[in-house]
Amino acid sequence: MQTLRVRMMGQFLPVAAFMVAASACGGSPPPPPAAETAPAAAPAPAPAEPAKPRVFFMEPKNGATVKSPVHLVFGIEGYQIQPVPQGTVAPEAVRAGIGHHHLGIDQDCLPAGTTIVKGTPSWVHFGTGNNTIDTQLEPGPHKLTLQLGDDLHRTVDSMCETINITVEK
Ligand SMILES: [Cu+2]
Repeated sequence: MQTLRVRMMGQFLPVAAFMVAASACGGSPPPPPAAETAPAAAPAPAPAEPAKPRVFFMEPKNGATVKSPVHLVFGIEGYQIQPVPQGTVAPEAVRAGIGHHHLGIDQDCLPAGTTIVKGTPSWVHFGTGNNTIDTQLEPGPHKLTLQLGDDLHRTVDSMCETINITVEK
C-alpha cells in the first residue's frame, strides 16, 4: 500500500503541475478582455463632461511675431457672444451665459467681477458682438489679454486669456 500510494503521487504530481501550468496559460487570456473593456468604458464619461467655457485668441498665436497693424481674431467656447443691449442695463436684466469681448493691450487678466468701465485706458470693448480688430501696435513685445464681460462689462470668472507677441519694426 505504501509503495502504491507513492507511485500514485508520482503519477499525479506531474499531471497536477501540468494542469496548474495549463490553467496559468489558460488564465492569461481572460485578463486582456477585462483590460480592453476598462479603456472602452473610460472614454464614455469624457463626452458627457461639459467643456469648460473659455475665450481664446484664434489669431495671432501666442509667441507669434507679427506686423502692425495686427490682425486679431477672438474665439469663444461654451458661452454666447451678443451685442450689449441699448441703454441702461439693470443688474437683474444681465443675461446669464452671454457676454462680449474686451481686449487689454499690455494688460493682465482682471479679477472676476471687475467692471471694465468704458474709457478705461488700454481696454477695448467689443460691444457690438464683434470678434476681430486690426490694431496699430508699437514695435516690440506686447502682452494681449482677451477678457469676457457681461452686459454690465463685468469680467466673467475664468473667461480670460493672455498671449505674448512681438511686433516687427
Ligand atoms: Cu464691455
